[in-house]
Amino acid sequence: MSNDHNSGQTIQFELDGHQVEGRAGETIWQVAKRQGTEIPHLCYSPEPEYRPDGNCRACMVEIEGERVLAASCKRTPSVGMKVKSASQRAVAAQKMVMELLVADQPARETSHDPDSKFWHWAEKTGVTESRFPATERWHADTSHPAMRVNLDACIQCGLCVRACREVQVNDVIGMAYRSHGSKIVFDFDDPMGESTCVACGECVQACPTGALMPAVMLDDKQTRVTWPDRKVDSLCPYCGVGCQVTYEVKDEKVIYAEGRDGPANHNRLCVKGRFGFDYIHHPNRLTKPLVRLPGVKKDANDQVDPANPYTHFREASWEEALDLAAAGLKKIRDEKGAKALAGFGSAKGSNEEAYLFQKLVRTGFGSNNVDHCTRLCHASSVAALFEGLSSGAVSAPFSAAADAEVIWVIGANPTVNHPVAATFIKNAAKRGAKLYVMDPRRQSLSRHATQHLAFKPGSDVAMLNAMIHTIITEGLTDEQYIAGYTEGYDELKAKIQEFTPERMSPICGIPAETLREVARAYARAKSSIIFWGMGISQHVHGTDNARCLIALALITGQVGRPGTGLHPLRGQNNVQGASDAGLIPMFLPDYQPVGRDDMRGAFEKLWGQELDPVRGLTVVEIMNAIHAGEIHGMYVEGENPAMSDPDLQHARQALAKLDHLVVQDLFVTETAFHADVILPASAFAEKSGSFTNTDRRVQLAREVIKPPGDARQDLWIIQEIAKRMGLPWNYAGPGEVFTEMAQLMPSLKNITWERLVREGAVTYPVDDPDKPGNEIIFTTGFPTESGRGKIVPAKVIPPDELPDDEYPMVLSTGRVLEHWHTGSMTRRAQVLDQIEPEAVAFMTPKDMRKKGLAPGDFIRLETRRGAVEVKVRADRDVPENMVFMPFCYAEAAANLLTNPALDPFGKIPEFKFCAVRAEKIDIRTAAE
Ligand SMILES: Nc1nc2c(c(=O)[nH]1)N[C@H]1C(S)=C(S)[C@@H](COP(=O)(O)OP(=O)(O)OC[C@H]3O[C@@H](n4cnc5c(=O)[nH]c(N)nc54)[C@H](O)[C@@H]3O)O[C@H]1N2
Ligand SMILES: Nc1nc2c(c(=O)[nH]1)N[C@H]1C(S)=C(S)[C@@H](COP(=O)(O)OP(=O)(O)OC[C@H]3O[C@@H](n4cnc5c(=O)[nH]c(N)nc54)[C@H](O)[C@@H]3O)O[C@H]1N2
Ligand SMILES: [Mo]
Repeated sequence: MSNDHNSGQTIQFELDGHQVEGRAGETIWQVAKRQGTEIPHLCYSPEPEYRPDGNCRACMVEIEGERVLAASCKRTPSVGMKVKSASQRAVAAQKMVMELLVADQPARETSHDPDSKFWHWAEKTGVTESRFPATERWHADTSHPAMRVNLDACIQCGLCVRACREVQVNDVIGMAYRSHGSKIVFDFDDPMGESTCVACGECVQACPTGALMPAVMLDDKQTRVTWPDRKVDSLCPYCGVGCQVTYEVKDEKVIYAEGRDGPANHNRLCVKGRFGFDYIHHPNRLTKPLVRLPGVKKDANDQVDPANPYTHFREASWEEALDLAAAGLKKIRDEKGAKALAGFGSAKGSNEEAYLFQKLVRTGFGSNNVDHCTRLCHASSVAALFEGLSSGAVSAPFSAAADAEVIWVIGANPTVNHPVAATFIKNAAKRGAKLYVMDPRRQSLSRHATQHLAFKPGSDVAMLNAMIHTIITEGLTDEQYIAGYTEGYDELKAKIQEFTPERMSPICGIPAETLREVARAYARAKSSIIFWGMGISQHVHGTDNARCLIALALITGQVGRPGTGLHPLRGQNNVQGASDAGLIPMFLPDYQPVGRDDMRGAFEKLWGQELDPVRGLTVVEIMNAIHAGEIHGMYVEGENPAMSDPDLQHARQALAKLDHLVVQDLFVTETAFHADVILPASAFAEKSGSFTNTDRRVQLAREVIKPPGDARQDLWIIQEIAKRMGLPWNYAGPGEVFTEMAQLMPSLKNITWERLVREGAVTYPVDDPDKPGNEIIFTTGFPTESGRGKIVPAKVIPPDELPDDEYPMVLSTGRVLEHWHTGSMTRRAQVLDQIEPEAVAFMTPKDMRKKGLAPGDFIRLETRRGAVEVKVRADRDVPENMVFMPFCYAEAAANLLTNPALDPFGKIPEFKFCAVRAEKIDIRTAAE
């Protein structure tokens, strides 16, 4: 292991009679631990390392010549110091601390966690009983669906306070009251379940006594009754952060998830990662293949009944289901041609699954009609990044925020969507980095920001161009960087002239002087980094938005160094990997264009057949092609377009129109409901494979439990379909697939399956089989032909559908913390669904007053494409004249309303803007 402690000075001192060496910054406790002596400790957490507080006094040591004992967790040694960790005085003090604390604890047998760190140390110090009387008992706080608070076990060590305020920076837990009444509180001493707690569970993970516990482990008497049979290291199935997780399994069920010290998360998790894993055990989980009942027509308006999802289907054997699935696809291919078929692969699946899926479409179906949710996600960002930098990946990991002087978060809401990444951004802001959040809607990160720019939705180019204008006219560019590493600057300089801050200010709604100030801060800082998300990409001018961000970084040289960079926060846990693996209609794996004969050749050779040199259709184009009678059959694996596509009525009609639809999922989703054959697949925890996070980090996920009933591994199912389409496949497992991928994908150079198994995580690109990967790229130019980054100017284009008299408000769609996309997983996760159980839309209180709406009233939202009825919630973060709606609720599907107009380059729909009318309705209407 590399050793980064040996910079700086070392200190010689004596510990328990031995000469030892302390490294710079190390405490006595840490040196002792390194020497093999673990000093008792309760309020100190070495792993994960929290700021030592020295309040519990369990780690007292004697220092020669000093009258009072010292807390070893906090005290750093000085040269020649003589420390005794096990002297009579030290041990007496340590024991006294334990005894005083044991007095107030519930007895071990009935304690909330007899296995806690507290009882571990009580046992080790030999103090499990106390001579002191116990004080009053506290009542259990059972108000939270996921966690229990039992203050009778609290020793006020403050680890939970540090967890909440310093590590996750959620600022919910505090210490309140004095002396005897002193205790930890949530907000203003609210019950946990009614506080602003976001349920990341960091406090539970940190608590040394069991005062904070996961609810699942306790019985009604608050006594621990559940212990795991085994623990398995894997990853979180949700977002692109790629947190490493240890799953606890009992009776072949996952009962708990704990953060591991992964390179992305350093033990941290969010509510979904920690408490959202149980969708895999939901009673509606598919356990048998299903085939459509004869005579049951497909109807776009037909809705799956969550209580009884199997109405249109009957169970079938795997043989029958696979034969039917493949025969239907084959028939269409043979009768109507290769291009009459299409496939959607999954960004929730592994790299190996994604690779096999696109290979199946390209070699078995015979066209490039393969795409996945990246098209609805960062397609425009990737289009701009490829055009400018010939690479679609991030230039630096999100942890680079730690080295940044200025951080921009634009069109992203990371505390909700990348919560663990957000903690590192908040840590950076606390450290003193200047944080600018730019979003029409305010968000909880705004509280930590130097400034929040609540500009008008859809006006990013105007705002960013004004900033580029400022940087150029005020001479804040990095001329040397421009000369050495970029091209197209002169054109930008000429074209930007018209975009003065004064002219752009009325368009974006931000004062000209503010635009200037923010631009100056970005350009002048030693290191500036930009994080962006769907607010940038999901517009008809999404590619232009991203072009502006790239131009900003290039003209200021804010890329390729520590603390700088361009980081489009990737959404799905494997959207980076699925894109890399070729689930894209214009690219073979590793973004090798299908039309490039020189590149296609290698694939044709290894795959043993000729490939189509013409790009395929994208997600929304495929839906249109079904309507146009060009596509007749589809295979959808791990996507739910009947909820996630724009203009759902249109998309559902398309799915219903298909002659043959095969869906491979965990549930009868809204998409599966239109299928001819449904194949029950493996959930994340039920398979092994590699997954690539937003940082370009390839990580290994391990099978935790077996799929339920007759459900099978995705990798196996894809292969069985392939075999039946005539492909001679026989991969033994993900390792063999990965090895083939590595032959065709330069990005995987020096990463082998064996290395992944050994190291767990490797970031690409990697220069050497024995070296770690490169976290920061573009350090000396770009992988373009000229080696330079291309600057592409952007014009101001309005959103496709502007509000008018008929539809006077703006509808913006997105996410909530507890739910995942189309809700298929999280609405079947008990804790998550309990926290956010029903469909809601958000409006500012001012607009609600204007419409005579009280919180909880129902509104009818109507656009040119459809209408939904939904409960309204007051939210001051939402700007005036906007309705914000998450798209996870089947009973009020936001995408019935959204506009399918596409960005011409990325082909991404404008999910973030359309015109809507909102009217109050009688609650009975909604209930009918
Ligand atoms: N809880 C949860 N987490 C998720 C997901 C989930 O479904 N649920 N999905 C994952 C996926 S796949 C993705 S892609 C990511 C997405 O993560 P984000 O990119 O954070 O996604 P959104 O919340 O859709 O949109 C981000 C922000 O864009 C803002 N916005 C709206 N219009 C504009 C505009 O015109 N300009 C600018 N600059 N901003 C605007 C919105 O107000 C919103 O705060 O999240 C991932 N994480
Ligand atoms: N209005 C609006 N619409 C949007 C967006 C928006 O911001 N606003 N955002 C867009 C974005 S960024 C994205 S990424 C898309 C996401 O769109 P989708 O990818 O369609 O959404 P998910 O709900 O993640 O769908 C994943 C499906 O895979 C299944 N699944 C999960 N794990 C596995 C597995 O291991 N194997 C198999 N076979 N199936 C599995 C789940 O049950 C679920 O049905 O939505 C887009 N749609
Ligand atoms: Mo996404």
